[in-house]
Amino acid sequence: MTDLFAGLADIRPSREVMADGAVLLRGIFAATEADLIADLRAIVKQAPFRHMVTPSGHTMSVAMTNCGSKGWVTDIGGYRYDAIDPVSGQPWPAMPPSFGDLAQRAAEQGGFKGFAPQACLINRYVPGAKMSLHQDKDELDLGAPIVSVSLGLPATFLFGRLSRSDKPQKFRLEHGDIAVWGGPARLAFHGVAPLAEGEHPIMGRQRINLTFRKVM
Ligand code: MD6
Ligand code: FE
Repeated sequence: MTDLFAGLADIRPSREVMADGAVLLRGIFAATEADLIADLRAIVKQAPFRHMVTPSGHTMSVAMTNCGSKGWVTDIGGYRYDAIDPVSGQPWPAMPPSFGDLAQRAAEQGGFKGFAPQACLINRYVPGAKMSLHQDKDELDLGAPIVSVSLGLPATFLFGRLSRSDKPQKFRLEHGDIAVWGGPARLAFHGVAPLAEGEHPIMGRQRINLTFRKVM
């Protein structure tokens, strides 16, 4: 470990309940951080971030890529999981152990044992980018949770319960924070407020979010 990572060892593990079925974990990430960031850089070289288009024709402000045996894609034809990266025509990069192990460990702390995700959607936000309120419902197995790891600049996560019209609660997500989402919260509406300007000491002027899903 380099000095760059020294500060993170000071974050004590904590667990905050966001709602029934949803927890926010802090401080469980430090030991795997250097490997995870190195693996992330290799994935992005092989499958670069790109701005996908929604079925309604809107280009997303968040840039995306994937790793794992399936990747989440959207285009004018709809949302789906696909084994092939439509940009390269090749399979998505494999999910590295530094990713899969962290996701499984986090899921277990969130109360979901044996989480084995096939897909990791990687979102990149630059200042101003946002994610509108949505439900994650393109997965066949809604019994499995979603594990979401935040890296880089802090964001305001909006958590909107089970109906789009319920006023969302706000949670600050910082570098290394992990949200675990399942059970009664699995179909809650959620989103990310426009990212504020900033420069993160390790990740630079961006936020990266890894969301792990069991697809099938
Ligand atoms: C993000 N996250 O944090 C977007 N979905 O950048 C999500 O859309 C999300 O964080 C399901 C569960 C957790 C999440
Ligand atoms: Fe989502």
